[in-house]
Amino acid sequence: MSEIDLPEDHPRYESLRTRHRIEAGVEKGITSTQGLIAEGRGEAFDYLLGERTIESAEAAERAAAAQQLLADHPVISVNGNVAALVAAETVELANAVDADIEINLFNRTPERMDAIAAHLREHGASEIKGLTADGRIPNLSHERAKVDADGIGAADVVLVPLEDGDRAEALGEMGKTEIVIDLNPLSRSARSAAIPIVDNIIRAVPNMTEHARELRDEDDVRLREIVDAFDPENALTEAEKAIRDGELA
Ligand code: PTJ
Repeated sequence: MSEIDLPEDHPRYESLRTRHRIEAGVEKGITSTQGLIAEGRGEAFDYLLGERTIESAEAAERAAAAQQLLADHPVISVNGNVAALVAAETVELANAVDADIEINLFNRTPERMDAIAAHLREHGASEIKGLTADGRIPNLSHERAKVDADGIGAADVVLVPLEDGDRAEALGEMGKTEIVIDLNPLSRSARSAAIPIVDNIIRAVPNMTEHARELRDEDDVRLREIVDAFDPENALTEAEKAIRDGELA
């Protein structure tokens, strides 16, 4: 069954659509096979959350939009799962907050870098960073340390969706403000973020774009107020509570 054949009234429509996108990502050489496992883990958390954007995540998405609008140089980091799930939506967000898009992979190969760049271009991206890799994140031994000096290397705010914790921590140590999207509120990346968004990336990215469009004409004082009013500890606690106490469908 292709994405188009899925009946929209199927009770698990969104979840099945997401699976198809990830499968197609693997077939196109965009997503790693480990990405399938990561998606499975994410799905389990999303199921427990009720497959909805909880109130604290909505507040995080608004604060994240404000933080990116305030930034001098925001960058959105893209891996194989992000590209497969929300390529067009990521380009829209980048346009709304005037951010660079940079590919950064855990399992980095030239073939995957090229396939993801081509896929993002097909979905409207013009400039894509990450391919030069002339910068390094200190204290990180794996491939994720490779960044563009004028991309993540020079960024003040970085959006890092769906990743393992050590790069998230290393970016924090470089003094960058991090926004993390991760359905697991206990993950190290969510815990090290200035703004952790505990929501499915499928919902989080379009929501952030909507907030950014709405906030675009606000002055910096108002945007700063929105960021300062956001409490990351509280957002993580609320998400964990929703997962533990939620009613299963
Ligand atoms: O494309 P690459 O080579 O850079 O590899 C990307 C993966 C995702 C394979 C790599 O970063 C990885 O192994 O990540 P982890 O350690 O499995 O962490 C992924 C996190 O994202 C987990 O905490 C999942 O719960 C979460 N997650 C998975 N799917 C979603 C999600 N969060 C939000 N939305 C999702 N759809």
